[in-house]
Parts: sequence; structure tokens; C-alpha cells
Amino acid sequence: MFSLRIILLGLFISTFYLSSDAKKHTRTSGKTLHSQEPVVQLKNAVHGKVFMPVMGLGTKGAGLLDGTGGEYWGNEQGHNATLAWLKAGGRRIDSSSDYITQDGVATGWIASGVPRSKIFITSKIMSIGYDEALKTFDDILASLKTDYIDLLLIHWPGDKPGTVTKPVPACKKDKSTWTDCRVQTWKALEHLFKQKKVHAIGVSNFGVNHLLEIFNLNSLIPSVNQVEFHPYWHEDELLDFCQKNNITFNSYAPLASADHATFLGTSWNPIPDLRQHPDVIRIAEKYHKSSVQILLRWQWQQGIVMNPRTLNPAHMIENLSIFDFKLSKQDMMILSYINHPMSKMFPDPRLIL
Ligand SMILES: NC(=O)c1ccc[n+]([C@@H]2O[C@H](COP(=O)([O-])OP(=O)(O)OC[C@H]3O[C@@H](n4cnc5c(N)ncnc54)[C@H](OP(=O)(O)O)[C@@H]3O)[C@@H](O)[C@H]2O)c1
Ligand SMILES: *[C@@H]1O[C@H](CO)[C@@H](O)[C@H](O)[C@H]1NC(C)=O
Ligand SMILES: *[C@@H]1O[C@H](CO)[C@@H](O)[C@H](O)[C@H]1NC(C)=O
Ligand SMILES: CC(=O)N[C@H]1CO[C@H](CO)[C@@H](O)[C@@H]1O
Repeated sequence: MFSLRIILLGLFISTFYLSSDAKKHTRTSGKTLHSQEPVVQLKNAVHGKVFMPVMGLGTKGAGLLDGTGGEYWGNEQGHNATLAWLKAGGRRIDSSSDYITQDGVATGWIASGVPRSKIFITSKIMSIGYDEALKTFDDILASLKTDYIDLLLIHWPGDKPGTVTKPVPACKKDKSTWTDCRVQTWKALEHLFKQKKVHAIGVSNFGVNHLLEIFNLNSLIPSVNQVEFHPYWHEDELLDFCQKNNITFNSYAPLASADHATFLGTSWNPIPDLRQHPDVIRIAEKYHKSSVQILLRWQWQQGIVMNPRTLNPAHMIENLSIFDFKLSKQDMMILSYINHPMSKMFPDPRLIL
């Protein structure tokens, strides 16, 4: 009886926290962004008020040109998806200097006719050092055909485990850790921020250890951390740490990539499609929503912003329509306890020193 009460109390507190959190994060800007779409206000490292649309478009396909590992995305896919996304009412696009779709994103946003000021573009730079980051930023502006970026992130805290950047960046030469590269790259982002060439700066794939390193610089705190997060793989402690420090949590692969394969060093490992999971399907039927809408809503009720990738305009509209229903605390809990032993789709950034 006693322990049951504690469990119920825990459920109550966590649900209150989650729902009040989602509420707290919701703002409607009305002016510069699509009036209907919920946005969050970024808190750290911003000039004035910066509102980030909750739903973005992912533009990196995990697949290779030879057809393995999922869907291949190049400039043609980037162009078509961006154009369809903006037409469907989406306003945020998740891009990177490391994706092979950036030029397509540019032709797509220009073809849409939507003014640049109403579009929120994220791009990313690897941990490569100060001068190298500034040079890459110029390439990003040229590639995306814009003169500013809404949100610029450090893409990874170092080489992804299992890959080696060639040539090795000067900031990493003869060093056992990526600390110098991270710090230099962050300083370059701060420089661009101070010049107002970017409206907000943040990081991606950073663990608590990497974030504390930035805190120790006694300078700007990242406004966003973009991390893999879905019911198969969710680092709740990292989410909590970010939210306690006003770092907006941006999930990636919110559908566990859905094309259900994860690269394990040498081979693609199939993972059961989350969209077909019996618990997800049962909850979807209960709310008369699709599995994907359930998976995305589960994120939003935790105050998380996301960028699912899709080429399908009907899927885009579906993805944008998760703001008119609410999952019960029990259903949130069921989704949080779905798990899979081989659930990490991307390399583990916590292994990067
Ligand atoms: N920072 C980083 O290091 C990092 C790493 C990985 C990814 N990312 C970002 O996060 C984005 C998303 O991750 P992801 O691309 O790996 O995968 P994802 O968004 O989890 O899954 C994409 C898959 O979901 C399907 N899908 C999307 N909406 C759907 C809907 N409404 N109904 C049914 N299926 C739907 C898509 O198929 P259809 O085309 O058929 O809809 C596609 O196969 C990336 O594109 C990238 O921008 C960042
Ligand atoms: C992109 O859109 C064009 C025009 O509708 C179409 O012909 C082409 O097949 C599309 N490409 C992809 C990869 O979807
Ligand atoms: C988070 O932001 C709020 C204002 O929105 C501020 O009151 C609070 O002190 C901030 N917390 C931290 C840890 O920076
Ligand atoms: C075409 C369409 O239905 N677009 C919708 C996408 O989602 C936003 C936010 O919910 C709606 O405002 C749009 O009408």
C-alpha cells in the first residue's frame, strides 16, 4: 500500500512536471512566424527574442547511394522536401554543413516563395577549430543562399566513434582529447553570434561532461542541445540537465530513423519499426491518431522540439498536427518504457573524450 502510494505520487509529480513544462515552453509569436505553429523561446545565447518552431524538417537521410542503410537523401530530396514542407506550413529546417542536402534546401526555400525572415534554418559545424569553423560558416551561407543562420550548432563533440576525420584537424593533432577543438569551435560560434550573423548558438550530441566543459569557460551557455531521443533510446538525465539549465532539448531521429537499420561499425542492423510497435499502435487507435503522431506528441509533452525527416507531403501535414490532443500520464509512461536492446541508431557521443 505504502509503495503503491509512492508510485502514484511519482506518477503525479512527473506528469505535472511534464505537462506544465510543455505549457511553459509554448509561445505563439504571431509576427515573424507562421501564426498557428507552436514555437519555443530560446533562453541562452540569443539576441533579443528568438522563437524556434517546435516541428522542423530533418534533411539527412541515413542511407547510402548504393541503396543500403535506409533512404538516400541528396540535393534533389533536400529540394523537394524543403519546398513541400514550407508549402505544408512547416517553418523550421534542420540542416548541416555535413549533410549532402544543403544546396537542395537552398533551392527549395527560394522556390517556395516564403520570405527568409519567416523561415528558421538550423545548420551545424563539426568540432574543427576556430579558423576552420569560420571558413565553414562562410561556406554554409553560400550554400544555403542566405546572409544569416537562425541557429548554429557544433554538430559533434569530436569524431563520431568509428570514424576518423581526414586530415586530422590541427586542434586535435598530438592531443588525446577533443577539448581544444570543442572550445575553439565554440569560441568561433560566439564570435559569429556577437557579429549577429547567427541569431542563436548551441550544440549537438553533447553529453553532460561536454556541456560542463562549456560552462567552465564562463561565457555563453548553449541555447540548444540536439541529441538522439525516441522511445527506444532516451537519456532522461541529460534531458533533465538541459531543461534545468534552460538548454532547449531538440531530439533527432524522433522516429528511431524508422527506415529501421542502425549501422554497427561494419553492418546494418535491423531494428523493429517503432511505428509498428503494438503499444504504439494501440495508443494510436485510442486517440484516433497515427503511430507517428503518438511518437511525436510523446516528445512534445516532455518539452522537446524535434525534426522528423520525410519526403511525403501527407506525412508532413500529419507531423505538424500533434497539437490538438494530449496523451494521458499512463500512456506517456507506457511509451517511456518501450525499449530495445540494440536501440541506439547513431554512434554514442558519450564515448568522445
Ligand atoms: N545532430 C545529429 O548528429 C543528427 C543525427 C541524425 C539525425 N539528425 C537530424 O534529425 C533528422 C531526423 O532523423 P532521421 O532522419 O534519422 O530519422 P526520423 O525522422 O526518426 O525517421 C525518418 C523516417 O520516418 C518516416 N516518417 C516521417 N514522418 C512520417 C509519418 N508521418 N508517417 C510515417 N512515416 C513517417 C520517413 O519516411 P517517409 O519519407 O515515408 O515519410 C523516414 O523513413 C535528420 O534528418 C537530421 O536532420 C541529426
Ligand atoms: C522531386 O520532384 C520532382 C518534381 O515533382 C520529381 O520529378 C522528382 O521525381 C522528385 N524527386 C524525388 C527524389 O522525390
Ligand atoms: C532560466 O530562464 C529563466 C527565465 O526564463 C530564469 O528566470 C532562470 O534563472 C534561468 N535558469 C537558469 C539555470 O539559467
Ligand atoms: C497544410 C496543413 O494542414 N498545414 C498545417 C500544418 O500544421 C500547422 C500547425 O499545426 C497548421 O497550422 C497548418 O495548417
